[in-house]
Amino acid sequence: MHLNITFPILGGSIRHLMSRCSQTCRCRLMGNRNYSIYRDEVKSLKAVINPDISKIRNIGIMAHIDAGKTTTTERMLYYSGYTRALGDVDDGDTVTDYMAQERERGITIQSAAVSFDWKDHRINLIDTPGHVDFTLEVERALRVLDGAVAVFDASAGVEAQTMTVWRQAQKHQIPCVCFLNKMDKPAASLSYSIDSIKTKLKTNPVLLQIPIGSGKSFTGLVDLITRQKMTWQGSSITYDGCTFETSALHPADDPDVLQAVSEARATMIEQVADLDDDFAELLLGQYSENFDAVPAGKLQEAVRRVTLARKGVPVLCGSSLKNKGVQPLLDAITAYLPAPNERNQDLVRWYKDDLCALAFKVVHDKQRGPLVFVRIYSGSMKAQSAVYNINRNGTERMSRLLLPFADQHIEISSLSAGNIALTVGLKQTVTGDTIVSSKASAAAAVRRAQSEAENKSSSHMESSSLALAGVEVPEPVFFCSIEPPTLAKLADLEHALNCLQREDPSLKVRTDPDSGQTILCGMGELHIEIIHDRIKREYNIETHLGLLQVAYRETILQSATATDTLDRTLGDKRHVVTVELAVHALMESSTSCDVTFEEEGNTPLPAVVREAVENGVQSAYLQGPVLGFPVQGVKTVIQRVSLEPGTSAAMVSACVSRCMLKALKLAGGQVLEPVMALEVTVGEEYLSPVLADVAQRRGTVCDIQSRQENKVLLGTVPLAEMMGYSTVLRTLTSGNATFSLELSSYEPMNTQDQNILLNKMAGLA
Ligand SMILES: Nc1nc2c(ncn2[C@@H]2O[C@H](COP(=O)(O)OP(=O)(O)OP(=O)(O)O)[C@@H](O)[C@H]2O)c(=O)[nH]1
Ligand SMILES: [Mg+2]
Repeated sequence: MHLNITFPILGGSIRHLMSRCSQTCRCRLMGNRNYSIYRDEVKSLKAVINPDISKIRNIGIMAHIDAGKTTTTERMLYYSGYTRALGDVDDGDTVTDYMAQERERGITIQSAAVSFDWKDHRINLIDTPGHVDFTLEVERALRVLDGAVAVFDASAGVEAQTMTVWRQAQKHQIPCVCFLNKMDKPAASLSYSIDSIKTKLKTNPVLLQIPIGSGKSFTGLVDLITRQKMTWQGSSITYDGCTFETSALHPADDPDVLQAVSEARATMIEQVADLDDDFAELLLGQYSENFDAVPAGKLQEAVRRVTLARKGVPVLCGSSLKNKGVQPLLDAITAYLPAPNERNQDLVRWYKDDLCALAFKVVHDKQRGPLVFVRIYSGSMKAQSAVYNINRNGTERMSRLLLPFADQHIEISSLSAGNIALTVGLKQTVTGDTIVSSKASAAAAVRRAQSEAENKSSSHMESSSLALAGVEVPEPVFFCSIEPPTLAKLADLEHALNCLQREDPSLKVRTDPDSGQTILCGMGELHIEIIHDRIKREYNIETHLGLLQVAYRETILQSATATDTLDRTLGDKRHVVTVELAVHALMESSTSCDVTFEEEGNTPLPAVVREAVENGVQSAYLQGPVLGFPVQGVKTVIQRVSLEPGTSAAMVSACVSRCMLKALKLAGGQVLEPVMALEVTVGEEYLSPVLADVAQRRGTVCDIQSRQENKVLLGTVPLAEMMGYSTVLRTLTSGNATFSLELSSYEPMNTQDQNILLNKMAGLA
């Protein structure tokens, strides 16, 4: 949530881009705007469609909001020859930010995939959003990528959202390269950024370059591995950084640069030796007299091993906006990040050469219906073929296969392992599903897995256990009602919401059981605002949103037991069931809800009854006893269930739910509210009013750090107090502050605050 979000108006630049399209596009491109137009010559996309797997790099670009991910991606496409002009987020004409909302706001909302070749390598790249409301986009991209480039604003170092995306990358064990962008800013600081990577990301930054000049006079870099100097110094105002000078460092060069290079190189060599035993052995053996004489190739190999083992991260610098340092970053991606076959995908080996792919994203296309992005892990995918979805247990037909190039696609007939493809025609598949060639192929994989398991005397396996791990979807924290303009539009709205939900699993839609209203649940104010806007623009429905509300949770304070009997006659059937159960509070921080059955002295319940009981408990967990919010941190023990013959499962569930509500009420309900981690970066002169405001919002300040000339306030604040914060902060600081908010935990409200909330919810002042 940066305050310096820009609102450029779509204009000449887009028209200019469109006018170029008709001129040179030769390959078959689909979509309404072409960008794959090459400067002087047309690159053959076909040549890079199925390269050797060792030459493929599937990478993501991730960072805090506004670090320059999209600008960097744009430069990569330009320097690799896939765009004719440099797009600019501030002008709203970049390739990857193609949604209207992205172009207007100058921020990335959806991750976008592009492919290009660089020095014999094929790079499939996903540009991800930095805003925390769209964290699922980062999560699902990282799930299917092999490596990542973490981009930093070199004047800010590690920022709040950088830590989040870094954690996500670590979770998926993704090797990373760091790019210190914005070196042209006067406040850019190499040492500050490196320190913050070390201390905040708890990793070993291996500095591979040092900058020449600083701020406005930042002109180039020295590569510490090769000792080559690279300078970008075009004289004309249209200089695009495409060409740059490379030369060996010379004794006549600036003595300060020479000194800095020799110190940084020695440090780097020692650091790499500490992290890689083979390299240490080599140094101490052959080069013990003079470490500096170690060949560049050996050093590069060692840095690659360190990166792949995630013992350290190579750090490069540059300024994407000023067109400096992006080509060496591309070199580093090919040199240090892994090829798909260098990543360990456990389950995939059972499929041998059969298809195994993971669906990680769905977008709705007006003409072609749902388009499903898949990452192919083994085998190959062919257009016009049937595939089997393990998670849905169904076969679907894929009509066409496309290569994604942002909002344009190139039709292809087949694509092999290691690649990212876009499929047309899969109607059931959603994010997180595993796709294989047929049910028989899944069964064969199960047999292979089983025969190894038998050899190791392990347990029985099912085909579902051969599904790849899906994508973790975060829980929404905000909700509001949504209404169509007229009842006649209700069906259209439902269709729009279904499509949007399929695209974005972090958007949840439900119906309020009391009012019957449709409720939108999302990740934040911006998320819901964008959904509202998309319904209007893409589905042509003007909807009305109710007041934005916080998604609270509930828990209990004590243990309680309850008994209930349901005796109901429906038609000529009598249903009688009696339930006795106990609820216990789990540890304060527990977010789970359990159900167990007391075995002692009881005859085990038949499976259908157990299932009906569990359903009853789970449905009670959805609506807590205080305000009807979902319950967490509760353990339910079913002590006794007795029923008369002829009682239906639905009646058992209903009785259990009713009994649960009784027990939860007796156990003393407690409302839990989402508490956010807040980071505000502000000029020192504005710190006091910001602190006072945070205190008024029931916030707690945990730390105040210095970041260059600014202060960084770290604290926690209840989400309920943060609505509209960006406007208030802008007013308080005359626009001299940025902030980010991220869900930290659900905390119990104190009695006074809870009573205020209960009154408010009841409509009282
Ligand atoms: N000074 C300077 N500004 C830059 C540089 N790179 C990007 N910017 C500016 O930083 C702002 C954000 O750039 P983006 O490329 O949209 O950043 P992003 O990381 O993609 O942002 P989100 O996708 O919204 O998280 C824009 O105003 C860019 O012009 C750089 O090297 N130097
Ligand atoms: Mg972006």
